[in-house]
Amino acid sequence: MKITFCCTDTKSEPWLKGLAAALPGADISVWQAGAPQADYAVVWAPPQQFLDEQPDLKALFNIGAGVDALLKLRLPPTAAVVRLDDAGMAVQMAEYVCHAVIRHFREFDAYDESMHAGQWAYRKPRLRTDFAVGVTGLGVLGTRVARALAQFEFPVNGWSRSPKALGGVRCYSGAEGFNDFLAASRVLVNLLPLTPETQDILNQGTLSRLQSGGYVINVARGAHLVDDDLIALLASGHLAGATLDVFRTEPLPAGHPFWQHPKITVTPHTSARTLRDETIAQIAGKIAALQRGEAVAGIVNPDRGY
Ligand code: NDP
Ligand code: OXD
Repeated sequence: MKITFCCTDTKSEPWLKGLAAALPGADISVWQAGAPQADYAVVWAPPQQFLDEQPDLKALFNIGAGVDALLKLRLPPTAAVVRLDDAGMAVQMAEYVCHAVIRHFREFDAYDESMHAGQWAYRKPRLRTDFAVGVTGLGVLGTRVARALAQFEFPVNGWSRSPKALGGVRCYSGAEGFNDFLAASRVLVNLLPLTPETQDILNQGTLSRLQSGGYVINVARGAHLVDDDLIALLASGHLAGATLDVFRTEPLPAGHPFWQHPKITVTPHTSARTLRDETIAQIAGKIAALQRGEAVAGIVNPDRGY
């Protein structure tokens, strides 16, 4: 069995070592132009040339959860695209989002200012019931995040394409449920995949339906959010702030207004990182299952876009 590794901006040596240890007997190498056909590929942002030269791949394993960039390429016709399925990302996402929600709800930025001014200043406690959190996307990551927020006793709403039932979460679904979901939420956490249906979904029209004093946490993809609409809603006071981990252009360009905005917190696409050991174990397990003719989780539906 041949496995080819083609991951941009990734140090290949530890991955090859880990995959070789997990799949003894497999022939694993870093892809180079003109390399022979492989059975499976481990990829991140591969060049089109790689895909064109590997037309008979059985499966492409993406070392991230989001496949939006991969699906823009011309893929080998019969290869299954397999996304990363948690592999240690869900708990990271839950801690990032809970931190952002609690930091906003408990006004830690204001306490920081008081501390720097040498002031022992209490703030009036706010009511958790006034801070309903809405999570768009109730998949692998969104479900974990919604459950973690519910543990802190925030009212939690969730929105997905198909109807769901999740303990402690008020679930909405489909285009027909979106406006009610927004109206019921003050803090919005975006965990949708980027697809033609979800691009630009966080815009003036949708964000202005959030409850007044709303807060936006975007941890999915930058192209979900219309940057200027966010800035306008912050200026109008309808939104109180935002925590953004993902951007239309990454790295976020120098001079972009998000960098210096007093109500925006920027992090460098780090809310849930790919963890090498967990990822290798997951991919190796799936390759072994496919070799045995078994089904695996995380197969992407290219028509749906996720
Ligand atoms: P999943 O595919 O498991 O979940 C996607 C969810 O979105 C599902 O609940 C799905 O609904 C819902 N959804 C998709 N399209 C629509 C739509 N048109 N309307 C309503 N709901 C929709 O993805 P993950 O949870 O694993 O990951 C989500 C995204 O997070 C990734 O695509 C990636 O972009 C981003 N990400 C960001 C990271 C970071 O570090 N910032 C790290 C990892 C991922 P249904 O359940 O009905 O299918
Ligand atoms: C991912 C990401 O999609 O890191 O996994 O954004």
